[in-house]
Amino acid sequence: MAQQWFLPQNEITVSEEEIQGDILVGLQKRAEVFVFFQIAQLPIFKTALHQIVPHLAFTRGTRIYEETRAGDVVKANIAFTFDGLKALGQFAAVPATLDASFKAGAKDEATALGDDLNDWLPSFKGVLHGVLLVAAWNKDTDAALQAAEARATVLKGYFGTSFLEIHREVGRVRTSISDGTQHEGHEHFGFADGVSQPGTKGLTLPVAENGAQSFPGQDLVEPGDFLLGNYKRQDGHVSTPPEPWMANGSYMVFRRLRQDVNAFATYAQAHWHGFAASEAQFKARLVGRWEDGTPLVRDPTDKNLTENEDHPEKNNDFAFGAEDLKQEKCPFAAHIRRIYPRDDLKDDMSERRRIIRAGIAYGRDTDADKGLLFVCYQSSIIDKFEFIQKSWANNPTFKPDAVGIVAPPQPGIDLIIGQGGAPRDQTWSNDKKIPVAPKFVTATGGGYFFSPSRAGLAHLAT
Ligand code: N7H
Repeated sequence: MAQQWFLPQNEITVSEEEIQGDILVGLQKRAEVFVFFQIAQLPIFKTALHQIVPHLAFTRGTRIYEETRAGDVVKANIAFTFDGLKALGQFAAVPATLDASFKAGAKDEATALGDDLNDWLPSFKGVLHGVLLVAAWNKDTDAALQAAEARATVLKGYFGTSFLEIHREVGRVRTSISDGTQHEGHEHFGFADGVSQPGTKGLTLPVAENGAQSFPGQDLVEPGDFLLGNYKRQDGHVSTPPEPWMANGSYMVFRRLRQDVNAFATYAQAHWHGFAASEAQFKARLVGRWEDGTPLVRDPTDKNLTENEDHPEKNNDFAFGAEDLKQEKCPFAAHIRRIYPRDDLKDDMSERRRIIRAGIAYGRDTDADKGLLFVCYQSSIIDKFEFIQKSWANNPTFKPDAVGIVAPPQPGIDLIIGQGGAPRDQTWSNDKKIPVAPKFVTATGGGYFFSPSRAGLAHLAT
């Protein structure tokens, strides 16, 4: 989780006691268990749902823990699919403003995102009603995992036979050491994760750029981009909920993304000559940051461990367009330039597509199946996650359009997460085309959920 500072409690304007804790602040974690379920007996399930609400984490609790970091902690959230909300008696008439992709469900949207459903685990292709998320922080990852599993068992116990566990995913922060490098908090390709995250107006403390940013480079985004309710969005509209009980809730996207670490390493090893000064720089050009989080536009030639990792006042303090008009430092299709183009796009268009990420790595380094349990929150799946994946990551002709930008006709796809049939290559500065790459990341499952507020959960439990 990227660091952030918060406003004093009396100045916080988002409904802290209502919004589930994973959405804006994130459940603090070294391990996390995702229990996917179906609802079996409605009356029993509703009674138990009512009973577990006091055991769930809301924003005030996650914020205060973030500020104090006092001791070990276990926190839980719950979210439902469209089918789950239907099973709970909602949407007898589906409101026209309900997110159409949420309604369709992740499986039905997968092909349009470029996934091959043959890669999906069977559990994600069947009916899912919801997911229970249990995250734990403890400096010992195994102890964190045990604590999360134990709490999941207790929470499941409330539901008894009304909770049919369909599938379970276990995430753990990487702690291994290889080549003398500590991989704590790094994803499986080796890069620091959780470096950049938007701040939320009305919650995050403004400290830079006359109140427009939290830490330098960390823009403050309107809460309506992440939450439904009487909240303003970046585009000036209000994020009116389709039904009143959905206020202070958020759509949650879950994606099980398998990473082919060998393919990534082999591709970089085979091709860095001629395209970069080192293998590390070649990899950094695919991501847009060095392994330690240093932004490539800030330091195109070397990483600088002491300056960047865990230095929130520095690691996001950069622009793309203003600093690198011809992609000489960082390719236009590099992962972080592609999925958050910052000032590469005119008219605040990047800022309208912000999401809050809350994923965690899964699998040990020695496992063949390892990767990222990607989670993000937003007030529209169509306009945010799906737009980013389809129109930016998978699109070889997506180009920055800010004044002065010099882009080739086909910068290429995001080779980290890009899926679909487009050629898997990129055109870098001076029209250098890098060789076609294999798929490094494969979606093996997913789900679209809605994370209701405290009042929303009470409504669903009646
Ligand atoms: Fe990405 N990676 O290791 O290369 N991502 N990502 N991501 N990602 C980011 O800021 C990665 C995925 C975003 O504000 C970093 O945390 C991998 C999906 C966004 O500057 C690294 C996978 C989507 C940002 C990675 C993966 C996104 C971001 C830099 C899959 C959305 C913030 C460190 C296995 C559709 C960008 C950091 C910003 C950052 C990697 C998935 C989106 C290193 C391996 C599916 C918005």
